[in-house]
Amino acid sequence: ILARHWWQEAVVYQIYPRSFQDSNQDGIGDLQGIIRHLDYLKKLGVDILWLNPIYASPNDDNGYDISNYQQIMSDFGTMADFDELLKQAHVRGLKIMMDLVVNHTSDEHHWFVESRKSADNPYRDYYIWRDPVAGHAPNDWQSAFSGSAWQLDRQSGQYYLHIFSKKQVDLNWRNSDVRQSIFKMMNWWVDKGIDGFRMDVINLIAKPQDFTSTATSAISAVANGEHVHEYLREMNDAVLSKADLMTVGETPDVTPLDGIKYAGFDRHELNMIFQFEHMGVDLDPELGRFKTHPFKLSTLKAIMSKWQTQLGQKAWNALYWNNHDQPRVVSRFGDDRPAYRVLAAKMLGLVLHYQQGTPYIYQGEEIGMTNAYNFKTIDDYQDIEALNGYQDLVSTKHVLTPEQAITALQAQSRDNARTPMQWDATANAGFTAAGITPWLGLNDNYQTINVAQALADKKSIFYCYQRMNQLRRQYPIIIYGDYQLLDPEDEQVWAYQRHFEGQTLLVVANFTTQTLIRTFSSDLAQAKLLQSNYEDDAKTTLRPYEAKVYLY
Ligand code: TEU
Ligand code: CA
Repeated sequence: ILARHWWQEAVVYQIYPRSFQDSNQDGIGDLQGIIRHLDYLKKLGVDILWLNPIYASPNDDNGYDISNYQQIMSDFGTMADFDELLKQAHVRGLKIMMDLVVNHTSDEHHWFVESRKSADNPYRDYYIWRDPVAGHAPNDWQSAFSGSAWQLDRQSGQYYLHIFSKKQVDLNWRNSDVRQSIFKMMNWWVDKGIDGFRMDVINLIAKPQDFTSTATSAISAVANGEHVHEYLREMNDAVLSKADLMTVGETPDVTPLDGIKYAGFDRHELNMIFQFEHMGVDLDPELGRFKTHPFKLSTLKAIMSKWQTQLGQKAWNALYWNNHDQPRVVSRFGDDRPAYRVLAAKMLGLVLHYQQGTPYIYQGEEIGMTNAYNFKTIDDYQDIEALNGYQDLVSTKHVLTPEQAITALQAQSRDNARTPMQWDATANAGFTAAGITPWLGLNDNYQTINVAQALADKKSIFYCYQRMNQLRRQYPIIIYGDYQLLDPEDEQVWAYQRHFEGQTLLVVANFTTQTLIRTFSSDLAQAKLLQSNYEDDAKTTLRPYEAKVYLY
């Protein structure tokens, strides 16, 4: 029997503040902009808002490079704005989950400003410094944003480690002062009344003592390092166990066995994790996002079903299709052509939210926002990953032509997720005032795809998501039922069953534009059609992108 926790029953909505709503006409979304839309989010029926980082930052990686953990980024407003947001959310019964980025800080954080001053500075050991090896970096680890993961600091002649950009410096978690400083900062936020933490690359915090590994990707080299579970238990004792928080760890490079260690019900570490395996189905083994491939439905099903069954009764899944680091799901795993977009977006929502776990909706997913095909040259992009990768693969190494790179970016760039939220059909989509240039270009389809349109159309994706959120509150089987994949080899249809207290939930989804015939259960005659994305039920016939949820 599963333990029951409020965070299992909840639905999370992820807000990328920079792109959500600009309230003061500078082209950048902000905290007052979020406050403006709390009633919209309440109407959607979500419970928790996860905010991407809103702390002081020079924005080398849009806030994932923090220079002060206890200050609000000036672009986004002030601490008074944050306090108001927290209060206004709580008044409506919405919780706030903060992004916690403690694998690294900005090079402009005062800890690093001190650390780089000299080898005997008290903060030296807050980061990871190593002498050159034979006149070179200590090893050939590659950072996530192209180039070496080591940066030479001329002043001291030593290298510092950075798994991401050279302005995102990895903290040294072996140093107990680092851990205590972080826990203190976390408690400061907990005392403010926040409701949880989404922990950025939290499985990368434990670095090896020596750096002789032969891996080349710095992420895979350090993932799930020795002592990581000790550090998380220490964090749990010092912070998490003291309040009724919800935690989700972002963890690249994990298997379900690792997942059970981080998020097992009996582990006293985290509540759940974001695994990455299903985000790799269409990427290139060598070039990653810079070359994409068609995915096989059987592979996607196998990965997600493995996570469903292997976590089983032992740990809890975080369910997501996209976030601020991923392309738009309707463009990636669905079909964003006008004839199919709405059907496909609903189908994907239904397939995901009826699995076992806590679902995460990324802003704009609830109206079926798509990838930005109107980004046609590298100058349209802003993301450090896109810019550095283009520089490296096109300009330096000549592995890709500009056209090939842009095709890949249109399919996979993180900027696909970061275009401004499409609120209405007016100039700048209601994100900012007419005449202002938004920090990142709009998707040019905002006149047809926007919140105002969705709210006015009872058959919109928005109302399908709203209904899912309502049904989740009414039927415990949706939350607690077990999961069983049907017909794993079927390349066109994803079907699965859930079981709970004598009831069965059957989810059937057609991932193609073809009309198919499938028979799953003879009990369907008495079954109740809980939800679907067509008006009526054609029984064994599955129309293009049709998805149905039966209860019996
Ligand atoms: O992402 C970590 C991560 O492993 C990847 O998703 C990464 O963003 C990208 O795919 C590399 O190819 C987290 C944050 O979500 C991301 O926005 C940050 O850039 C990154 O950490 C560094 O803080
Ligand atoms: Ca603003």
